[in-house]
Amino acid sequence: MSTLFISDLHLDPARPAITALFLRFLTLQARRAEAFYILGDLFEAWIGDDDDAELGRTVALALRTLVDGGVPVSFLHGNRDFLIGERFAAASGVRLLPETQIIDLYGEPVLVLHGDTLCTDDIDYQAFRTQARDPSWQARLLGLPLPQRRALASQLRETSRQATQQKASDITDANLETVDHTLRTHGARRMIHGHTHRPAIHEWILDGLAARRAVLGDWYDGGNLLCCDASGWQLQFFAALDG
Ligand code: LP5
Ligand code: MN
Repeated sequence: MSTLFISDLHLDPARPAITALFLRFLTLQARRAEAFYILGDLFEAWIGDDDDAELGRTVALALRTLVDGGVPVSFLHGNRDFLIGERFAAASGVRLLPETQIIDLYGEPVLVLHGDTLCTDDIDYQAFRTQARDPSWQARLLGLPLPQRRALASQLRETSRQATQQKASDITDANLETVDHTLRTHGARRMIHGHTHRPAIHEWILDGLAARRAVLGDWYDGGNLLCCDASGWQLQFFAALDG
C-alpha cells in the first residue's frame, strides 16, 4: 500500500488531454492508494464553488467516486485555487487541510504545503498572496457576479504571466533558509510541496539530522506524482494520453 501526492495540475478546459490523464489516474492508480493528497493548484483558476462550469463538476464527481471507494483524499489550496471552499469539499468528499499540515507518513512526521510560502525572495508575490488570502477581500470577490469574476481571473492571470517573465529563476524558487526555518518551526525533517514546478527529491543535513524535501512537478506535458510507502519515496512521471 502507498500514499500518493500530486500538485500543480492546473486543470483547464483548454487542455482536455491533461484532464483525461487525471481522470484515468484516479480510476487506476489512485484507487489502490492508502491515502491521496492534492497539494494545491488542482485547477488553473478557481473563481468560487458556485461556478457551474463542467470541469469543476466532473472533477468533484471523480474525486467523490474515489472517496466513496475507500480512499481518503486531502486537498490544500494553491495560489490558483485558494477559493475552493466547503461546498466543493462536500461535493467531492475531499478533506480541506490548512496551508501547512503535519501528517504521519509511515511513522515519520512530514510537513505538506503548496510551496508558495517558501518563495520568500518573490516579494511582489508574497504581497499579492497576503491580499489574496484575506477573508474580507475574498468575500468581496465572491460577491461579484460570475462573469465579472471570470474576467478578473483572466486579468490576474495575464498580469501574473507578464510579472513572472521578468523574474529571475532563483527568485521564483524556494528560499533554502525559509525551507530550514519552516521545518524547524514544525519540528519536522521531511517536507512535500509543489508550486515551483521543479520536481526533485532534495536531501541534506539540518541541525545534525537528515532532512528530505520532495518537490512535485506540474502536469503540462504529462503527469507526475510522489509515491511513498514504508520503504521510501519515489517521484513517478507518465505521459499524456494520445489524442
Ligand atoms: O500563477 P503563476 O504560475 O502565473 O505565478 C505565480 C504567482 N502568481 C499568482 C497570481 C495567479 O496566477 C492569479 C490567478 C488567480 C486565479 C484565481 C483568481 C480568483 C480571484 C478572482 C476571481 C474571483 O499567484 C506569481 C509568482 C509565481 O507563481 C512563481 O512563484 O511569481 O506571482 C505574481 O505574478 C505576482 C506579481 O508579482 C504581482 C501581481 C500583482 C497583481 C495585483 C493585482 C491586484 C488586483 C487587481 C485586480 C485586477
Ligand atoms: Mn502554485
